[in-house]
Formats: sequence, structure tokens, C-alpha cells
Amino acid sequence: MICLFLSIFAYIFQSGWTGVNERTFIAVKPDGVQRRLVGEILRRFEKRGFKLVGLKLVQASEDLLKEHYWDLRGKPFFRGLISYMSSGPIVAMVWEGMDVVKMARKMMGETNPADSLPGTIRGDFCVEVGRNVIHGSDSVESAQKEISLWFRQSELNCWEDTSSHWVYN
Ligand code: IDP
Ligand code: MG
Repeated sequence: MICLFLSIFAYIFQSGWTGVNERTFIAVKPDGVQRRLVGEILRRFEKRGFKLVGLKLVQASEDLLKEHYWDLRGKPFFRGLISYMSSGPIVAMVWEGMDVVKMARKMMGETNPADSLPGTIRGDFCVEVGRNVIHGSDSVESAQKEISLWFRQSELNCWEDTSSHWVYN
């Protein structure tokens, strides 16, 4: 019941997911899936204490990807980016938790793996910016847009996290 209320609230006031209910959109890109990095990446978010609320393997259409990367449509690498992202399945995820948008970006590292510190996902698992294995929303606002672009409301699960008292005080 509470979940239904929160969903309606979030839908009406697009900023409903705040505090421990903040959500972000994370995707393991086709290179990450091909290189068997899905489990490792999931593990890092789980172990950090975030809550998985959506997960699916998708072959994204070019239309979906063009909308997802609309802000980058003028960049010289745009065509290559769409072709890379549509070259195989992607693991699309929604993770929930306090400051999850910012923390996920920290866990990912920089856009260019060469600038990413060891210990970050991009710093540990990739070399080139055009094959940087993971996507993560860059703000709460873009997270909300991306989640509604990639997931239907019915695909997001609201479940009681019995370990939350050990993650939050
Ligand atoms: P982000 O993924 O860290 O948010 P954005 O600037 O939003 O970085 O770029 C989206 C994606 O576009 C990057 O993750 C990367 O896959 C690709 N990209 C960004 N800059 C370049 C580039 O200079 N060459 C090739 N691909 C790039
Ligand atoms: Mg980005």
C-alpha cells in the first residue's frame, strides 16, 4: 500500500524518490555483458548496501538509444555510440538508496577509463572511452527520465529490505 502511494506520489511530483528512496538507472553496456562483468558489477552495488528494484536483459533499439543519449546527438562519436550500444544485450538496472545517483557515479569512475582510479568499475575493467562497460545517471533528474524510458512502472519492485537497519541508522 505504502509502495503504491509512493509510486503515485513520485509520478505526480517527479521528485518523490528522495533520501533513502532515491533511485538511479545503471546499465551494463554490451561490452560488459560480453566480457562477463554483469555479476561483478551487480555485486559491487549489492555489497555497498544499495537495493535492487529493477533488472532486465534488453536488446535496445536505436530509437530508444537515440532518446537516451539525446543530449549527445551533436557529438562526433554519436553514431558510433549508438552502434556500440545496440551491438548486443544490455543489463538495465534500477538501484535505490541514499545519494545513490552520486555514489554510483563515484563507483563507476570517470567517463574516460584512463582518468578513472583503480577501485572504480571503469578504473578496474576497461581502457577506452568508447568501451567503458557501464552507464549511470548523472543527476536525480536524469535518473527519473532514464528510469521511465527504460522501465515500465510494473517492472519496478518495491520490497521490504530487512537489512536496511544495518545500512542506515
Ligand atoms: P558518462 O557515460 O560518463 O555519463 P557521457 O559524457 O554522458 O559520459 O557520454 C556517454 C557515453 O558516450 C560515454 O559513457 C561513452 O560510452 C561515450 N563517449 C563519451 N565521450 C566519448 C568520446 O570522446 N569518444 C567515444 N565515445 C565517447
Ligand atoms: Mg552521461
